[in-house]
Amino acid sequence: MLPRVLALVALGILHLPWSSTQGCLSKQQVANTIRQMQKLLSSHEAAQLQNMRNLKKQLTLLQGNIQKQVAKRNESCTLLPAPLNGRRLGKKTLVGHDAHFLCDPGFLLEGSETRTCLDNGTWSGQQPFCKNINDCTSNPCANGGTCVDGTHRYSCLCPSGWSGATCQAPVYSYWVTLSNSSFSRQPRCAENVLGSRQCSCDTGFQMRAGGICQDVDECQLFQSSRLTRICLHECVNLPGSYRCTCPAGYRLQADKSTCSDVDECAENQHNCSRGQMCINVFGGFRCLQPECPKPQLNTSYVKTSAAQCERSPCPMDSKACQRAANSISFHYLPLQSNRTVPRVLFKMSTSRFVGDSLRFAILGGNSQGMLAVQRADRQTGELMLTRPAVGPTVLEAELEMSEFARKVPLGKHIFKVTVFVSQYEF
Ligand SMILES: [Ca+2]
Ligand SMILES: [Ca+2]
Repeated sequence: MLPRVLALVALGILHLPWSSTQGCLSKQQVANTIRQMQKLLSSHEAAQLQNMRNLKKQLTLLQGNIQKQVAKRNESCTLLPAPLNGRRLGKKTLVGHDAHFLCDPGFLLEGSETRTCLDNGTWSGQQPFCKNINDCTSNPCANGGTCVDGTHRYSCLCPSGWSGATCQAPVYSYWVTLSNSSFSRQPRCAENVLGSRQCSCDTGFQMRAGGICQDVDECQLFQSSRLTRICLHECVNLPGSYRCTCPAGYRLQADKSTCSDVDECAENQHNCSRGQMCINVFGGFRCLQPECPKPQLNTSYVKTSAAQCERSPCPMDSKACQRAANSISFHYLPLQSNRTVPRVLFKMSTSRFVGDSLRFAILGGNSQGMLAVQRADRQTGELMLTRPAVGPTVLEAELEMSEFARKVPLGKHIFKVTVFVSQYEF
């Protein structure tokens, strides 16, 4: 604006009527010119003032707008609602102010406990809500009741036969429909002075739905696992108890759970004929009558006891007879199935040891590597079980014990061993 005024003034000077170079201006002309210039300046001054006033007005307007905007910003956060089942503390919504939230008893606040009005007109954090505390988390309903969560409480939906706040009380009206089966019985009840009934079940029974005392199946509970089994052999469930049974040939022991073999021979419970030996085995007995070898090549044996044959004296010239065994003995061994190994089954020795060494060997049998002989000491050999024998089976082995004096054979003895392996591990 100012440069324009100066330009106008300069223009006025240029238009002064003394442009004529021929002569001096008259006094009148100078006075007129000065008046014109004064007028011009006055009008410029008035315009200038008007411009200044306009500028000031605009500045005031601008200032007012800015103040309005600041004031508007100070109330830009909207009032937050209180959560359902809870309260809001603090109603101010200006920038920098906080709102706090609380929940009613039985409810848990989830979200921001405090929110602050921010410069941009929004609240910090998340709008909280009040969550009902689950009163069912402790599984308060007994006997298969279904817990229903409520506000600061729970309720139980009881299966038929149970009632009470936690389904703890049997409904005794079910008694009338109770069958007379011996595996279910009525409880024994007593009423106390306050009129409430206290009921209990006999030993071996458990209270079930409907107030029935139901037999505990001990066999199902314990017998299936090797660690907890209650019977060595089989378990039979009984009303209020159980019973262990044993297979034929065994007897239940005083502990009511284990079985032991019946010695039929000792108890005279066998049917062996005269002349037969009764051999007791696990789970049974055997009637046996071992025979001596038939005479051949000048060699004959005589039975000196029920399980022993001795060679008859040899003719002087019969080498075959002299090479034959001096004695043959029969040995019958009972053995439980699947016993641990190695295990000594049998020991052989001689009471008439005249030589200087003994040798032991297995001549034959059906043991297929399950049996072996070894020397126990100078005069004794052992028959060993080297692999577990699973019954029922019969193992046979023919053992030879030879006697030497300075490596010259003096004689030999045959041991015919029969091992009766039982069906069970007892
Ligand atoms: Ca039972
Ligand atoms: Ca027996």
